[in-house]
Amino acid sequence: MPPHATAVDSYWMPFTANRDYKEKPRVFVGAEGHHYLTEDGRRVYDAFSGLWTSGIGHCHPRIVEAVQKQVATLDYSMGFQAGSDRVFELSEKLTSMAPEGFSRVFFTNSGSEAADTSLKIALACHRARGEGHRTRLIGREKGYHGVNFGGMSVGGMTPNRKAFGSNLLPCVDHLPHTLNTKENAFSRGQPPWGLHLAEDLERLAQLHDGGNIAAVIVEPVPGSAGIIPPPVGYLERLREICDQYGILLIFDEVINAFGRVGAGFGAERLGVMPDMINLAKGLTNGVIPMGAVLVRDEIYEAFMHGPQQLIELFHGYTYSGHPVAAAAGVAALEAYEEEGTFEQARALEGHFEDALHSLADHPLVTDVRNFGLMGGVDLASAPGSLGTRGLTVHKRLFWEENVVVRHSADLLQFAPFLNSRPEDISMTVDKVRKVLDSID
Ligand code: PXG
Repeated sequence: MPPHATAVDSYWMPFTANRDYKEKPRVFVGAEGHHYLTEDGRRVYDAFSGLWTSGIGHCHPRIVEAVQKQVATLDYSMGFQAGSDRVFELSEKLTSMAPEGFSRVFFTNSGSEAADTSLKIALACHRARGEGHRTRLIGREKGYHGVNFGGMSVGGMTPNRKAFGSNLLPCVDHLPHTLNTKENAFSRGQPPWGLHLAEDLERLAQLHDGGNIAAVIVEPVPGSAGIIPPPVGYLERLREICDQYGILLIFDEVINAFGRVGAGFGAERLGVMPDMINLAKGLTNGVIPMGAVLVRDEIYEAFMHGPQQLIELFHGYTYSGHPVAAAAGVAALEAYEEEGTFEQARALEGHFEDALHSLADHPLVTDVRNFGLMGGVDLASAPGSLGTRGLTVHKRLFWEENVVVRHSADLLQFAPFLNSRPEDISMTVDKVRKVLDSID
């Protein structure tokens, strides 16, 4: 049964063209593994793993069972001044998976909250170390760190910022983004050109005095703004400059972590260690909302001074470390380990890259980018109508080809399951080509 039109109309949908969507709603009523079930009785292949969330498929039995059990055992527990057995289990599991030196974790409910939490920890950490003058925050053009005021301010996606410009945080600068389709079009993995763009951090350190800068936040491999693999050597250079000036480096790995780039963490895959790592999405395989910030030991220790009876960090959420989310997290991390998910994802990269780049010869395709199991295909915009082609392809794939591919304006985004069958990746790309062949 399609939902009643007034029901659809009552929901103000996030990041959605509401009026266009509501003309012919695309409604899911179930999911099984790699497919969604639609209200008109179809099985639709999910080529975006939820919203980058559900790497090992929907309704994974192990996670479903863990959540069912937890919700019937301890549905909620006071999260301040008390903790559940489940949240401690998850923190231990997560920190033992994390790169060395990250043995503390702070829980949030989303990637946006992880972004704001990491920025606040950076500012408070410097203050706790007697360097409260370090107040400047540096993000990057095209960066996406969620939609709360902190993350939006250091983020660099213009449409997300423009309506709120006058209320963005002060003392924020942005590094230039590294997308350059003249130099790097159709490169596979990390592009060779663009290392010099990291030098802008040196320029900002000269301008403000590096001693006034608190933190730099970047996504190792930016996702939302278009899958932009870092130029070779770029992240290493950011790390060097941060070290030189005592600036904290935050990696926003909300998309990258948990196998999406062929390892547990982007930091590991790319060989550059930040001071904090922001997480969400794959932390619970998308089953229950949860985010987290992993911090290096020195950061946690900087707070552990002063009278023992007093709170060290005045920050947290009612649902920080929610036991049901924590149960989903434990089950997801166990599944990743037991199923060899990260290795599986890594082994699929070559096939995914070849499949995606096979679209390069299509007359509507202007660039293809990929890293790990993240892929982007830029389409030429229809004259005078930004986003029309992307939306048309998305809808045709959904209604006619039973495949979900995400689009952002005229960029098609791909996030295959970490445990995809190679033939399903090929099937997705074949269907995309078929639809591209059929549109103007
Ligand atoms: N940081 C990064 C790097 C993200 O990608 C967030 C923070 C915010 O997370 P929450 O949980 O607050 O939404 C994100 C979210 C897309 C897409 O299509 C990407 C995100 C969300 C929805 C769609 O690329 N990223």
